[in-house]
Amino acid sequence: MTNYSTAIDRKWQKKWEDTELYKFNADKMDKKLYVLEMFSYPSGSKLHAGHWFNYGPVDSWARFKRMQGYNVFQPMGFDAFGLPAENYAIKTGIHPWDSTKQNIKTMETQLKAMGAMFNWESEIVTCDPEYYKWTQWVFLKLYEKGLAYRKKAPVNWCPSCNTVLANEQVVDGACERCDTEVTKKDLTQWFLKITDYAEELLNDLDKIDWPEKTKSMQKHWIGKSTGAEVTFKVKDSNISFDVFTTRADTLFGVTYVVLAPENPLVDELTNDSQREEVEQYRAASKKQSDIERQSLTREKTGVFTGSYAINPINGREIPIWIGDYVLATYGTGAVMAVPAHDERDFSFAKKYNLPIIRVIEGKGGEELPFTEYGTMVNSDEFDGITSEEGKIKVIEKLAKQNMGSQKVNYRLRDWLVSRQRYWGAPIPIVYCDKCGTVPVPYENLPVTLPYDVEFAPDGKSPLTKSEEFINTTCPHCGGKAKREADTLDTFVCSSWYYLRYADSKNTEEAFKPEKINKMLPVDKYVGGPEHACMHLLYARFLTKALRDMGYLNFDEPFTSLTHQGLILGPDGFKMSKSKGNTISPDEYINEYGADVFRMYLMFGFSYVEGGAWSDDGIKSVARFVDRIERILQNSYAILEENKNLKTSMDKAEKELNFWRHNSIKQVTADTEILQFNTAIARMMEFSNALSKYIQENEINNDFLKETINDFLRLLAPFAPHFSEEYFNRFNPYTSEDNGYSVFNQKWPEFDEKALIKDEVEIAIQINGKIKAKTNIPTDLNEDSIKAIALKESSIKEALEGKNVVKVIVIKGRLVNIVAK
Ligand code: ANZ
Ligand code: ZN
Repeated sequence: MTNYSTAIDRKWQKKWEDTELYKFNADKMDKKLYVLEMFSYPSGSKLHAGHWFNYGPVDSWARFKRMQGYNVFQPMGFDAFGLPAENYAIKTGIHPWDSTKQNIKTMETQLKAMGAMFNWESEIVTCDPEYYKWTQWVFLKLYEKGLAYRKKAPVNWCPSCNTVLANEQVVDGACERCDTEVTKKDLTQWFLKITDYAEELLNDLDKIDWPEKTKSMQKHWIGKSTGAEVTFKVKDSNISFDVFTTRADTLFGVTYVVLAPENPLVDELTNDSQREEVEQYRAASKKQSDIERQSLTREKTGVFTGSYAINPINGREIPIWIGDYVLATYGTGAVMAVPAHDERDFSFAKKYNLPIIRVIEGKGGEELPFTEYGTMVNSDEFDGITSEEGKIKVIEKLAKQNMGSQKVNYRLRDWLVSRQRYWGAPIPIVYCDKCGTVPVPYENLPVTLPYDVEFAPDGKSPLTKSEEFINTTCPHCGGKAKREADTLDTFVCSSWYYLRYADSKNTEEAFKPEKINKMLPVDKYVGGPEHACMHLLYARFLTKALRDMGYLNFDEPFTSLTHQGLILGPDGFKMSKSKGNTISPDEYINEYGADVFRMYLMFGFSYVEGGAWSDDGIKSVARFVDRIERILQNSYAILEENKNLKTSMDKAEKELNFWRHNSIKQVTADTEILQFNTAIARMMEFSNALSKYIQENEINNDFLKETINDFLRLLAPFAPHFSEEYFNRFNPYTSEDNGYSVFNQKWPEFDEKALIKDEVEIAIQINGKIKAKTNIPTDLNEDSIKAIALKESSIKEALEGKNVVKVIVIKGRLVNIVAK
């Protein structure tokens, strides 16, 4: 009778908790290992299969590391603020505080049922004032350093969520959350100056062990572009403006310039005769998203302002246009147009009949637009110079007249962090008529989020409706003042949580630097890839900013990162309630136990790829657990009954010993790189060998027991409750401390010698047909193998009257005799 069940899960969960098995040992820092999984939003009411896929296998990895002697820190918490929780509250009519608290309770119970070795004593919940007090502290520190500022800017507005969105939250022109098309609004908002760190964020990607794809997404998002700024004077005026170009070598080919419609110079530059047309065009372009404006296939449009500029390199007069293919937010919001060598400029020039002058020649005679590098032509003294050289020489000449300089541009924009929503950490700022913008003094933190607020979104910050919250006194002059009513983007809360875990109970400071500097960086971080350019970039920025303030002594928060794959519904589609293809972990765990569920997730999928759920898959893992349970029970009975004290290592022992050490070697290597599916396949091989051995009648008791202990130690990370149960059965432990646990055992090491099989069975063929099988020593040379094969009696017989033409030996497998 097999008896692994949820009762066994619960029994060991309780014992592990009672004996504080996972408590982090602060005295053993030389072997510390900080393993972190992205914490979850308590927005839905329950954990789903995806959470389990993130947390379960990583917990197995952490257990494996613990047994290898690492002092593992694996904390867990909840990313509790933000739109998902607030929208859930709006949908259900329950206050976000209440629903969040309830959801966290449910999720904690579920997480505990997983039996993961989380350091619950370090749990954090970001909507807890004890936590967001320090989020506000982080914000004020950034403000103090000039890294947080407020400015009026055209921002992304989601008309459905009724809030602004960071650039990162706009996907193909639509809101990341609800897919509604995003519009632009001019609003005064808070920003964090992540752009100050653009260069370092880019360069330090080389220092970290992250998936290449994620690194390249960040690289692209940061978007470094090396070029130059060139100054153009406006004809008959003292106005001038700069353009950003990556092709200064084409300066002689500029036949017009284009300003973004939003460029503040447009008003001044527009002639009366052109004004109406320009205004119409500007109004129309407001409705276009940046994505549309950058589309390569869209027809380029624009309007002439009536003014002219002077090309600084040759004094030529060129018309100034506006056009929406020029973005206000990139470079200087103005471009020099070179239709002969740029696709967009070319189609624009064709459409409006503007001149096209070739200034770059390739091998000769290329059609226009020719966008590659080549040799400069029609460029006065620069003729004959290559593009690469020309880019430098042209700017050198302009620099002497103060009309140009080398310039690096980044696509990365500052991070917009204010939200017109209720469920977030209040921004700790006060506005006073006399003193202006005043930060809330540190000793007055937290600025508490009030409970009684009408939080349904209407475009205005809900906190403006709370008289009690909004009216305050100025910390500076004591006069009447108003609080900032916007709350912080939830990504601010999660940009520093991995620091707080390491000192989560500190009431005096956000964290003690000495503690953090020992515990961090996070050694292994695992979570979904969807945060590549948000959370994972923000956290890197914040770490660097706090480092520069002297709080941290490391440059990167997450040394090594893995993205788990996605578990799909049984139909192969992404799980969703509307499709009815979701898998609820709870039901499966009740039926099979946590270990079967966890092991199925590890065995049924490649960890980084994921795949479709299969009930047959989990059933086969359940059968595997049944089978090993029977093997263990039989072995137990044999050890009890077998009084025949065999001590020798005979053929059967050697065979099992091979599988034992082979499994140790392979399981260790595979688990190390989170390749759980092949590791478990090795355990299946090992269990087959064990089963075969105990069916032989003569058993070496000591050897069997040793082997079973190794088997259980190898299995322990994958099936923690089950292995603990059987490890304790085979090794009854009486003392009071927690030496009982298999997780306090050392991870087994393999013996290279056991991997050399003394004998192998080879097949002997004549003309490709198997005629005999025989065992030979593994280390024989080819000639000896040939000799043995030819001496085999059945072979001798079969070769009677024939001529042996050739003998082919495939070592360790077969001998083929070619005979006529
Ligand atoms: C003249 C030129 C000639 C350009 C040529 C390209 C080819 P990256 O590499 O992405 O940085 N540009 C500059 N500011 C812009 C803006 N605000 N909106 C739209 N386009 C802008 O691209 C830099 C190039 O994009 C610049 O180099 C400029 O066009 C254009 F044969 O200048 B170039
Ligand atoms: Zn004041």
